[in-house]
Amino acid sequence: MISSTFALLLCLFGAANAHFRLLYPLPRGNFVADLEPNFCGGYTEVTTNRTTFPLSGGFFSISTGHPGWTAGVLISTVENPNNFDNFSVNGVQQLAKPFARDEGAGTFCIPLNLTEAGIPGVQDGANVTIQVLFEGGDGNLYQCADLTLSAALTSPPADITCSNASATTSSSSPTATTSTGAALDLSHEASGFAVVLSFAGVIAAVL
Ligand SMILES: [Cu+2]
Repeated sequence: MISSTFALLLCLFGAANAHFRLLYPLPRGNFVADLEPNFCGGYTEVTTNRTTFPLSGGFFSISTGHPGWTAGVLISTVENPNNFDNFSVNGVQQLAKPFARDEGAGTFCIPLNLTEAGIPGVQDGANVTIQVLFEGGDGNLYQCADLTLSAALTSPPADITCSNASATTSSSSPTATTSTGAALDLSHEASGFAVVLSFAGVIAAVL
């Protein structure tokens, strides 16, 4: 009994410790591990400190302790998206970045070309919100960032670091860095699809 309780505590602690953080663009609020399974990581309302973000040529950066994860990015063109429905049009999720998988833990910088998906309303000057969906083995996790899109900005500011660092000495390479929708191999697409389905299940449960 004691050992199983201890194991459960260890598991909970480990899970809360791992999860993932959105490093850039800045998320809506401070990281709260327990709230990360919720919409926008627990931050329902839009913020006033929007990040001016390049319409094309952008990237996002995350860190995680989970060795093996899948992530994708949804976008909402609603002024104040405060529920999962705001990231869908006619019941279809607006994917700004297809799901991709990586087998390593650490810090990752992943290209995010927002014009690529051809989503209406994703244009110069638009106020949009991205929601990063992440699954690293302990359930679906979410972080949101409120943005103002800029066509004049062709890359994030130079002081924003875009680098990849493996948290372990294993040889697992951060493949997500060079992944594009077209470059993903079949296994990436298959796992991404599975995650889309499970996210859809969660969304259905929330609504
Ligand atoms: Cu976790």
